[in-house]
Amino acid sequence: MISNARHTIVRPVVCTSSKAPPARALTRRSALRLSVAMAAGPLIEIYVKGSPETQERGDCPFCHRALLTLAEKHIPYKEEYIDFANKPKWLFDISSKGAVPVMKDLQNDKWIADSGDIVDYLEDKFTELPLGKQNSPPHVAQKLFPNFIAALKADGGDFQGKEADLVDSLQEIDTYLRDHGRSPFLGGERPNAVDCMIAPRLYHIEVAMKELKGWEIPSSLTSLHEYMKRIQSRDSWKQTYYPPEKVLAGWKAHLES
Ligand SMILES: N[C@@H](CCC(=O)N[C@@H](CS)C(=O)NCC(=O)O)C(=O)O
Repeated sequence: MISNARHTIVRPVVCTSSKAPPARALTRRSALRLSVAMAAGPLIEIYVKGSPETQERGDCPFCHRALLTLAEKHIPYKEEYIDFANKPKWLFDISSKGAVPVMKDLQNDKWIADSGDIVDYLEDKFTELPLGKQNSPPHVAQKLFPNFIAALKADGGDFQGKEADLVDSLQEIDTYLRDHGRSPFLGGERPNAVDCMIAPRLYHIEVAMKELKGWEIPSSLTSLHEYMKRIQSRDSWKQTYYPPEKVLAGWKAHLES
């Protein structure tokens, strides 16, 4: 039974990652707000890809989405790591495929699997800082991730077409941002659920395509580049950061499998 799942609570994580670069420290105001929230104790336990031994966060964009949602909503949470080489049996009670992220609501012991369902659950329960749900607008670049994976896997003559599809998706985001010039984020003045989903994917695309394909997001997509810088400078990003080396190692392993 899920309620009997055995797992070790190692440490509370809200705003610290021993692996985050020092230059990415939280602002004083944000750190204060987060420590006030933490004083009440965590409300959510979230399990993400990573190492329980070294306490290093892994490279999963779906986990990143859930973590960004928690951070943007200022929900106090504990972060725990699942070793993919040695997944605990209880994980399969919650996610039949043994996929992460999964979360537990510490107030009612309810478990939720899948980043989209986690986003919806958090939005329903924590209404103070609304971000919208997984189907919130804008509905841009819906094929971004499949187009990225197709381009990453494409060889030789196949690459050009797949690259063009990926650029189309990226262009869609750039055009949306340009057409909404007064809104710094896809969600408007503040990031919303779409930003929390897309920003980690853009990070993976940027790193994996550069390192594994020698390909860069076209410099002509200036609004997109500015957007990535903007979202990556937020406290929520610093709080949920994992370095490019992790992203690269993850995709290398995926391509070799
Ligand atoms: N639709 C799921 C996808 C989650 C997913 O695929 N997570 C990957 C990690 S990035 C996973 O756990 N895969 C299982 C495995 O590789 O063993 C979600 O949005 O949460």
